[in-house]
Amino acid sequence: MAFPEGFLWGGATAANQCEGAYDEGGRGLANVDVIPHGEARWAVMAGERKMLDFEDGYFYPAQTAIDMYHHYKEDIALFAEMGFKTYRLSIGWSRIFPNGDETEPNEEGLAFYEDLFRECKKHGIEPLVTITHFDCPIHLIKEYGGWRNRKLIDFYKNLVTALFTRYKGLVKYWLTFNEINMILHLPFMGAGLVFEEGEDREAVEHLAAHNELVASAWATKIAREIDPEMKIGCMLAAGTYYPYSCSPADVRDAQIKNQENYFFVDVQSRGHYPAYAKKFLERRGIDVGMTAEDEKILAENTVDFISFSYYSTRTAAANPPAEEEGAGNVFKGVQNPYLAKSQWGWAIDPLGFRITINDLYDRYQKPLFVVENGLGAKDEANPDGTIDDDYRIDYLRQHIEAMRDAITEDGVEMLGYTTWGPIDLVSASTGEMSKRYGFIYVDRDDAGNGTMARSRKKSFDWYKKVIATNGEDLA
Ligand code: BGP
Repeated sequence: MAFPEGFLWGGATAANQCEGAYDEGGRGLANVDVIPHGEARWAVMAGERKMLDFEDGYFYPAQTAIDMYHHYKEDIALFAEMGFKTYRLSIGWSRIFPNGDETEPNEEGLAFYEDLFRECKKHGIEPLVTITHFDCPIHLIKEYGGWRNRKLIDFYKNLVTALFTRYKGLVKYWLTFNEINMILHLPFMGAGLVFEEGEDREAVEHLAAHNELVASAWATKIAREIDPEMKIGCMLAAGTYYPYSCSPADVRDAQIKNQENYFFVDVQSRGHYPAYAKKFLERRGIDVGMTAEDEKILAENTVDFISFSYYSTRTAAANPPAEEEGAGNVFKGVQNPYLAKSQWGWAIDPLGFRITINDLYDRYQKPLFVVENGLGAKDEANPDGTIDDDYRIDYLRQHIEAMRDAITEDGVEMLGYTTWGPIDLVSASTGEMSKRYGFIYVDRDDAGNGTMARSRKKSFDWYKKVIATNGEDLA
């Protein structure tokens, strides 16, 4: 048998990209709500354009998203129909603590997720919960400057304490921060950072990274105290950097870029700052404010497993040829001439998936969990309304085969696999609905028009068969 018994097949979503209902159930405003669709989006996500409230003339897709807040029973039933063993979702922080700095949690928010988890359990689906998937209450940004402020560690501790206490026995698998390395790329989205004119951006980002890393270790500690059965994972936006050529300068460049990403998991999995990171901070004169207590907490509370998203590999060149600039999950690099690309320019590299899996397993020797993988594509309906998304099936088949090879031939220990966006949802990078990942189609367009009706695509039955045969039948 290729995949181990009990392998957790499923799908993954994030609160801000599917829930909507941004002002219901006592929820407070969050950074993710005020990221508009359209031209200003990138500058806002990067912390370069300050937008801490809704402004006239913009469309904010997260306000309504796919309204999963009101559709979750229907949606979970569809996941169950595909045979999901697990469903990865995230908590909207500001549903639990609307401002972020309250001492008591909002009961309505806690009850909402409790119902949702019970609904999963009813269908035999194990919830896999991301504590924060890019969201940070707006009040914590206005009042404290987001994750640059150490006080956020305490607010996050309050959040996880409330969650672990309430969902003890209901949720076993937790991820502390979605794609924690996103801080260095889209810092408003990753850590609620907005930069002032002339500020040392890199210093602020590393300060925020340190605070999130310490908060992540605290979460691990608190989880073990509240419920030793809980398993805590870190979450990396993964994808190995290849050198553009075998020139040592390109190889070295790829190594440095890989270290920039590994840095986070090195701390979360090994419990201390790696030597190359200490040297980097020293050279740049950045003081992250490490205390003796931080050091102890980091060392004693390393993660149980390593989770990651994988969409493509990346390519690094010491002197990038200008015309070869590539795109791909916000990690800019050089285009790889050997790889085909998605409609959004993301390289497609199933063998790179196996390479990335091996790189992570070699480095950490801990079980891996693939918590995002998928193809964002435009879907065209047939005259009868059905959607034949063979391109999506092909992408997933090739990646599942690569993962299977990593397990059977390379001996990698793997807990599960959740595809990104089992149901169409708002794209994180573009704010579009038309960048679809789902097995389930949602009738909604980029401007927010549509009935929100759900329907099954061709890939729905395909994935159902994959799960039913535990990955044996990928045809
Ligand atoms: C990851 C994020 C997700 C998700 C995915 C696909 O970086 O964790 O939130 O959206 O990428 O990206 P996009 O939505 O931009 O296509």
